[in-house]
Amino acid sequence: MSAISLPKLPAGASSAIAMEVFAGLNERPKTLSPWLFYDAAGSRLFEAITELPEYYVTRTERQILAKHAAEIVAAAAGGRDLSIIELGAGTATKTGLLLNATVAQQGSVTYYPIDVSETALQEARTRLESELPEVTVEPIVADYTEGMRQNNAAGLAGAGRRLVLYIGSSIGNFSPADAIEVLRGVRAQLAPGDCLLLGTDMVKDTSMLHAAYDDAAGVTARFNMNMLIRINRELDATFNPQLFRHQARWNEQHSRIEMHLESLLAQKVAVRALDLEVRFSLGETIHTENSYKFTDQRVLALLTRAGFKLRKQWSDDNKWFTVYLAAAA
Ligand code: AVJ
Repeated sequence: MSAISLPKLPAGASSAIAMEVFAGLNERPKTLSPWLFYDAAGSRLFEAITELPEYYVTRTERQILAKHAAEIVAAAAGGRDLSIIELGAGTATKTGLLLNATVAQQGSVTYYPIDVSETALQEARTRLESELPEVTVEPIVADYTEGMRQNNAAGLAGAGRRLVLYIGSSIGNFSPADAIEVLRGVRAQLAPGDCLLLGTDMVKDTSMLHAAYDDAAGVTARFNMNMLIRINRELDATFNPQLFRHQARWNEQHSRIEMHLESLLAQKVAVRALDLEVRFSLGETIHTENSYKFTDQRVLALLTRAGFKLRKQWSDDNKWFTVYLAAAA
């Protein structure tokens, strides 16, 4: 017998999605990365999730920000002028609360939303500039690390304090090790005293988490399934969404909700753009997302290891969600 032959990606199939799908479907267990959720349809479905009765995450964080925005921006500014950067800005609906409070404090503010989606940034800019004329929006189309680098290189350091928003529990998609790396990358672009505002979803009753990630109306199921539809369209694949089922699992050991797509039977799927045939056994899953749930202790360890020092934190009365303000040490 010769050595194990590794599958090869066909020449030309070198887009980010091609590489991700090829690698993920050749892994055991099979995985696909959560960034694949967010095509146009997936972004709309995520917006719908944030309004579901079971999905407490967005509205709870919004309540915290609405109640404490003035205190948050005052603590971040420390008497100096503040500029605001946001990682993965999305539609930036919660950001308005903080921008408003900053305008009340200092008269005007420059806001740098960083996102890989140019259309999302255009939308945020148009809306914010008409709603809040005292806000200057300077979109940065890049990933977090590169966006932070560009913001830093723009020579703004020293002009005032910077506040980096990383809200919505977006950090929850990363493993603890990767989360530290992400925050270290942010820290590296900040001056001592600049601040990070980190929003994290907290550990809570398991039945509440299950409901939030497997809602009665089936929106989260469609959001998860949309990944297969996207792969069919963009990589000429033959997934039949009816032959998969959405699954939300609580992983106690890793303190995370996992989303999976479970094969309802033994089947074969072709991904023609990748020259790939994928076999599924009955009950086999594709692991599509981790959503880590935090404790104070976990977040503090994370912040410390990334070079931040906690200044203050705010939660809702139920302690479902927490917002941490930390300064670059
Ligand atoms: C955008 C990663 C914060 O984990 O709650 C919502 C994504 N997935 N429902 C989350 C998501 C399923 C969301 N984050």
